[in-house]
Amino acid sequence: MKQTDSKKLFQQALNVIPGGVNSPVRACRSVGTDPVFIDHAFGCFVYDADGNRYIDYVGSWGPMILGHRHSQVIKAISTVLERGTSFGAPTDLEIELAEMVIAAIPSMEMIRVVNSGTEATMSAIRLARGFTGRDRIIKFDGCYHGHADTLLVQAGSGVATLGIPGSPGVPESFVAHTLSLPYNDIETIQKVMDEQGEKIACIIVEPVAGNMGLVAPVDGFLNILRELTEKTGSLLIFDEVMTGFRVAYGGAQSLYGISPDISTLGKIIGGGLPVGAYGGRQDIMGHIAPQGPVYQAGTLSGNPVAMAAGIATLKEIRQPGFYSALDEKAERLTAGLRSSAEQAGIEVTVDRVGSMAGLFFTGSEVKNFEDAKKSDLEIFSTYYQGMLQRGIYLAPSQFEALFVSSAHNNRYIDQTIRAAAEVFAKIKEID
Ligand code: HOZ
Repeated sequence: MKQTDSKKLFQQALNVIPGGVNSPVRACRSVGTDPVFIDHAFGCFVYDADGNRYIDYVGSWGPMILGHRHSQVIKAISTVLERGTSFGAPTDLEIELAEMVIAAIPSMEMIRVVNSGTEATMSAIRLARGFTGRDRIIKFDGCYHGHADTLLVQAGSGVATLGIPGSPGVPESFVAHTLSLPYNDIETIQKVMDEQGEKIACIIVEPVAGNMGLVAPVDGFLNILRELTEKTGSLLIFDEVMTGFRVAYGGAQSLYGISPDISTLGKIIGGGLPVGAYGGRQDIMGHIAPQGPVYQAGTLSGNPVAMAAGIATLKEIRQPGFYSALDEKAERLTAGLRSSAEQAGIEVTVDRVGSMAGLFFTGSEVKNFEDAKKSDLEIFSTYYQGMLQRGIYLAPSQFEALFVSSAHNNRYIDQTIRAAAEVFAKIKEID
């Protein structure tokens, strides 16, 4: 692989952007490389500034379920550009997207659109507190719900990648009401809710955790959260920023048959443009301003370009057979990775839910953040670099998920598996 322009661009970026990037994980520090700068993308490929092509499993961290520059999405964006880019006033497109989301996810009886997943979760927490009149919230170690102050406790994603428990700049008092518990630990949540349930405004959870690598919920975990919140009058928030329209058209809640009080969305509903949303029961959403007193606003919220991209994406992915075909591809990939590692004698734990997957360098089960942290991070770096050199673009962190799009085909999936087999063999050699 050539490395010329990316290196130069990164040096230039370091002078004007902290760490040279606009989101920390992209700096690739934990995998011991500098980032490649992307020039353009198409289908399942990204092309860097040095002229290299990579098979892309980052997919802009989840939104690109149709691959890059899907013709219908580009057409919708181009058409709406003729109308303008932002009015700061309501449009028909906002209703269309809201109706599509509500039809797909029945627990979301009303939704409010914002500009990012962080805004969505931050607003959902405020709403839960405003609705219940309680301050305390529960989250889970290794789950990441964006970078709002209250939620930066034992968080996954970039926070886990950088190995920091919280963040300077977040006053103690801002997180004093946040309790972080082990993911998938039914006994602990039961005990805490028995003791404090009546003081808890909400439990927020990634129904499939995608920010500590991929960690699926164990049987009964999501059910117990539903039961306990119902019993104590607190609200259950499913953070489906990653899983919404990804693991199924109706999100993880349709897959596991749980109806949360509030859900948050992002990524796919923006079709690659900056969009987030939160929504839930009518009586809860009625507390949002101007219908109710809980304040939340945004100049660019619901802007027509992002709405058009989201609508066009949802129209494509709601076609019959879309998810079964996508899941088949993801299964081919994960089965291939698993068996190549086995053949090379490398211990891995590979998990998949729909088209999201994760690979940990540990032979033991990964059910929570503590388990995820047992993955050998040095081997992960070697794996990441080896894959990149072979034209495979993965998230540069053990604590992120891998995404397959409908633009990936068997030929490129098999190429990925062959690359992994080579890298696993090299890892074994070094071992
Ligand atoms: N932290 C997000 C992924 N879980 C976004 C990372 C990025 O965009 O760099």
